[in-house]
Amino acid sequence: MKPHDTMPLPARTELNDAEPIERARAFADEMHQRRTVREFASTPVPKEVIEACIRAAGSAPSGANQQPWHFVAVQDPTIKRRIREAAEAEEREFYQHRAPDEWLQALAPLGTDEDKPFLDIAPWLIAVFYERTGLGPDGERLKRYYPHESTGIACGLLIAALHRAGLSTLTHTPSPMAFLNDILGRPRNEMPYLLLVAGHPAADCRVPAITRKTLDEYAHFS
Ligand code: IYR
Repeated sequence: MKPHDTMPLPARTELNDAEPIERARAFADEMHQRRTVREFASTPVPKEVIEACIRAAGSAPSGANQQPWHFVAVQDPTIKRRIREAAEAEEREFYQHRAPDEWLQALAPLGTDEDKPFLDIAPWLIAVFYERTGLGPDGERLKRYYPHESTGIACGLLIAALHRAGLSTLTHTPSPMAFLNDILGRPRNEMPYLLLVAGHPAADCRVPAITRKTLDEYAHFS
């Protein structure tokens, strides 16, 4: 393939001397206010908000610019119910049979179980798929490069965008998630990556009193 044409770097916000540190710290502080929640309010969230957050996700860098992701945002109560029923069936298997003891012990402090009422209650479920392979114009399979990494980065941006829009999220990964292809009519070359629950937290929402590692525990500068 021949190289892309090039263009000047699109205009970006010019920052003065103090602004980079101020903005970087403000963003870090804002992100540290994010908490995963498991208790949602049914308060509606306009589609436009979700659309804009997904658009932010679509700005992620990706292997060979293949943008190997697809997002299905669900607010239809009937579809949410079907997703809940299928997810709970998988989760029952997981908690009662499939999960090794070590995994169950790691989850015990979080108090999770197979009941997933938030899949009905939260106004939006965003199913994220990555393309395992691409499909060419004649139905031929095309190789995808770094699809997990690319889609993971897009999900990070999505979670950040939803948080900035004042919404709470839960990164939910019932396993296996192939039922999402069936319910949402996505082709088999797309693999479910994540089911992101989004909405406002319940008025009496509580979260585990966990702490985050400090910067010097997870980063070094040399
Ligand atoms: N998918 C299950 C189990 C689960 C696994 C991990 I790793 C978590 O951080 C939380 C839950 C569930 O959603 O309950």
